[in-house]
Amino acid sequence: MTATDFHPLADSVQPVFDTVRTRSPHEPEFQQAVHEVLHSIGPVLERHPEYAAAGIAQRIVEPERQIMFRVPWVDDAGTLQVNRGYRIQFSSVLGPYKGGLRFHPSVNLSIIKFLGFEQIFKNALTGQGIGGAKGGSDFDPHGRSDAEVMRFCQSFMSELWRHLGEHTDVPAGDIGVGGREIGYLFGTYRKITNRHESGMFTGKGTGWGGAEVRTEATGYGAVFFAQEMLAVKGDSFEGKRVGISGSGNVAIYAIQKATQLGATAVTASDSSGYVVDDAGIDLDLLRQIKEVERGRIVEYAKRRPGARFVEGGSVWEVPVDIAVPSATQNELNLADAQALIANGVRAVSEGANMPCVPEAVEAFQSAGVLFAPGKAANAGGVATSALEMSQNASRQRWAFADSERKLREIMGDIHRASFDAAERYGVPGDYVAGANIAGFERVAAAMLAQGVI
Ligand code: NDP
Ligand code: 2IT
Repeated sequence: MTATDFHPLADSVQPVFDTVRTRSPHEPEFQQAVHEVLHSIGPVLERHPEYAAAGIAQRIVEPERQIMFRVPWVDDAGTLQVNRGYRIQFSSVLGPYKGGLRFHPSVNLSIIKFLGFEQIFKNALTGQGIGGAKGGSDFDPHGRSDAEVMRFCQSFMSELWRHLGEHTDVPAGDIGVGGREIGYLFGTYRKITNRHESGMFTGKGTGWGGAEVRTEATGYGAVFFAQEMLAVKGDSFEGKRVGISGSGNVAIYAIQKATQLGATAVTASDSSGYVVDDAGIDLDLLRQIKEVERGRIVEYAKRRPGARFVEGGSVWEVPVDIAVPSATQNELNLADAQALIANGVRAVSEGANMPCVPEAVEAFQSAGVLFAPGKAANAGGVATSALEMSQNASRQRWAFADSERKLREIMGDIHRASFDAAERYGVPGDYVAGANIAGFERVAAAMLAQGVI
């Protein structure tokens, strides 16, 4: 999308958006995320002149702190590599900065700022005491040896450690950052600080302070949110065909939970293409290829009779009842949305952050498709991170079933808060507006109470 595609906003928020565009002209993803939130909260500012008077919107679009740093490391061939590291500490009004780290070659300031901005409202929606942040690097872990990934993580953390801490900033994983990377990052922090500070990172191994269900939480949560939306319409996952994009952490556990709820998950993808398996994705095989071998999705079709691989192309051309986009931002465009609608899709739950372009979201909503925005639907991951922080602080360890029950309850609460806010503001069923408003209300009230700071 280009900057000129942004439709006009209410008078209460247009000047805020104009300033963002002037100040950050080369940050399209950040502008996109800000535009969507400002569009939803215009009516809130009109109803709450005290928020407008305190400049809540003007302040919330500007990060509290932005950190960018050099990450030099030496690859296995002995060649020097230099990457760029980021941590955007967006808002700490509700708690310590909290949000993942992304390692992907596409990472830049715009992407990390959009993710950090989304994280403020997502984290507010969880009802837990966590602020919003995001970080990462343009490092590409694909094809790198474990030793290279370790050296990169050590170099990255040799700068980032000074900005972190259990009461300051608590990272976790995101694209390209899973259990392996978190182990190396945590180990480096422990060595430099001489502190085994469990609460300074989440998504840790369950043997050394990690919470049960954190690995599964985002994918499970996105399915639980869709289950809540369907329940309002008297519907369920039972017997449905589910389309999922990606084949990483979020996708794998969305497939698992959808299957456990009686649906057939028929697709998975990566940046090379997608697979269709009408019999239902074989999760053991997918995990073997993706989690153990770190291979490509084409391998799945080679080893699974009845499955086929489509190189390139869009996974959304496959007919499904429920879609859970779980790869990356802006992966589902207007033509994809139209194809899904033509094939009778009933619900879309964003497992990824901002995977649907604004025109696709509008198309789903005008066609009456239940649509859950990422900041609500994928909040189960960070919510379970907050549960990990609680367990670390109290030196407790909850059982898997208890943690899953708590996650289920939190997703129900987020659904209710989003649903109710949409009703209160006269846009029933609009979960985008509802989630933005419910998250913003909590952040704005805290900012007002804490003064101009
Ligand atoms: P992973 O790295 O585990 O998996 C990412 C998957 O998406 C891979 O299959 C990858 O394919 C694919 N993908 C990534 N970038 C692109 C791209 N540019 N084009 C096509 N495919 C791509 O990441 P996660 O599963 O953790 O994250 C997926 C999404 O969910 C992200 O949007 C993330 O921000 C969001 N999210 C994650 C949470 C978590 O707890 N992990 C919490 C909340 C949201 P390939 O290997 O070919 O790149
Ligand atoms: O986008 C996200 O919410 C995450 N990547 C998880 C953040 C976290 O701190 O668990």
